[in-house]
Amino acid sequence: MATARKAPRMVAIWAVVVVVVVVAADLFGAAVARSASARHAVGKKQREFDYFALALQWPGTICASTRHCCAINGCCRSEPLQTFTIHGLWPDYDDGTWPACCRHTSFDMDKILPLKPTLEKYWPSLYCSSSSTCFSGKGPFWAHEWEKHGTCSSPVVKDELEYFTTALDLYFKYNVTEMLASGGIHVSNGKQYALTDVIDAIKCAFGASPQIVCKKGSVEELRLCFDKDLKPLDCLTTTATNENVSKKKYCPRYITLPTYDPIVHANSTREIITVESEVYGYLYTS
Ligand code: U2P
Repeated sequence: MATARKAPRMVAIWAVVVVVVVVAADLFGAAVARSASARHAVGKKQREFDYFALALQWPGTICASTRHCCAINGCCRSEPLQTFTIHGLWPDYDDGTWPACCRHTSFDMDKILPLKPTLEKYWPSLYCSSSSTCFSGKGPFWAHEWEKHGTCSSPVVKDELEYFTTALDLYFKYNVTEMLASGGIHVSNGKQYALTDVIDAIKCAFGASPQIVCKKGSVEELRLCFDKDLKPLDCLTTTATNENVSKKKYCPRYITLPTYDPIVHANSTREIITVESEVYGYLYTS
C-alpha cells in the first residue's frame, strides 16, 4: 500500500525535474547563442544562410587602442600592419540577421595545421584576450570564428578545413588593400577620403558594393559579399547606416585609413611573424 501511495508522488516529482531540466537547458542554449551575437536567429533550428560576407578589419583603427602586447596580437608586430586582415567569413540572411553556432563541431587546430602560418600572418587576432566560443569555452580567434560562423556555412562549406581555405582564397583573390590603392586610396595619417570614392574604388575593382564600418571617422571594417557560388554580390547596405550596425559605427562623408605607431611596451612579449606567402604558394597565388 505504501508503495502504491508513493507512486503518484514520484511521478509528480519526476515531472517537475524534467520540466526544470528542459527549461534550464533552453535558457542555457539561448544564453550561449545570445552571447555569440545579438542579431542572430535564436532558439529554433537555424535555416540555411543566404549569402556570405567576408569581414576584413583595418588594423590601423583597431590597433590605435592597444594598451598591452602579447605574442598572438597582430598589433604587436614590430612593423605596423598596413593591410586589411581577415575577421571572418560570415554566412548571413537577407533580412540583416545571421545564424550562429549551428553544428556542434568544436574547433580542432590539428585539422588546419598546414594553414597555421598563413592564418597567423593574414588572420591574426588584434587583441590579447582569448575569444569565447560556442562549444569549447575560450579559444583562439579562429576557434570563435569557426564555431560561430563556420558551423553555419553548410552546404557551401562542409568542414573546418574548407571554411578556412575558402576564406583565405577569397581574401587573396580580392585584395581590398590593392583595390583601394589602385583607386588612389592609401594608408593615411589624417588624410581624408570621400566615403563615396572608397566605395567606388571597391565597386570598380570588385564589381559589387562593400559594407564599411567606421569608428570615429576611421575605417574599422570593410566587408565584401558573395553569393553561394562565391561570386561578388552587393552587400545589403554599402555604409553602416542601417540598424545592422550600431549608430557609433556609422561612416561620415569623409573617412580616414589611419596607420599607428609600432607599439612599444615594457615587459611585452613580441613575436615577429616572418612567414613568406611562397610557403603556401601552391594554395594562394596572391
Ligand atoms: O558587428 C558586430 C559583431 O556582430 C557580429 N556580426 C555582424 C554582422 C554579421 O553579418 N554577422 C556577425 O556575426 C560580429 O561578431 P563576431 O564574429 O566578431 O563575433 C561582429 O563583430
